[in-house]
Amino acid sequence: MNIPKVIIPTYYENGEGALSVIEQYKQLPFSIKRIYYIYQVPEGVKRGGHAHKKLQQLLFCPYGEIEIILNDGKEKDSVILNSPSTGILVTNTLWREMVWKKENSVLCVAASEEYNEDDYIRDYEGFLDFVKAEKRKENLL
Ligand code: T46
Repeated sequence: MNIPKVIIPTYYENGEGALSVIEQYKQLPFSIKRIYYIYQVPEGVKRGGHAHKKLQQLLFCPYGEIEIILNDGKEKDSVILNSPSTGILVTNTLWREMVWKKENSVLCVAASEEYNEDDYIRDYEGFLDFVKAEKRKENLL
């Protein structure tokens, strides 16, 4: 599965730390309507277990290590996020799970839409039906 990586430009100051920047039209194919971050998650905990009807997101882990497991209804793949300067784009029709590999890891998310519980697909069989329906629509275009 092709999981699109996003390089986040990072400026290293001599002995004074680093600064990373995300600008919506340079690094992202969508405009950012919401930012959220997930933290204080104990090591080994798995979150997620859903897909979205519309939402596009950039995920990155500026501190710690988090495994992102993605499933498009046919294939499953995973990627480790552990850098402030690399993120991934997660499109709507991907079933996602996030596993905290290290205590104190922080997952940051820039999202294309405001929060809307109706956009979530939380039932796996419903997700497979949604993917099939989307494919059918694409073939009709
Ligand atoms: C996703 C992955 C990567 C809100 O009220 N507003 C928000 O913007 C969000 C994201 C969540 N919430 C509430 C809804 C739940 O009561 O926060 C609670 C925890 O949300 P959830 O169980 O959906 O969290 P995760 O970690 O399973 O999933 C989250 C995002 O919800 C989801 O869109 O792609 O992170």
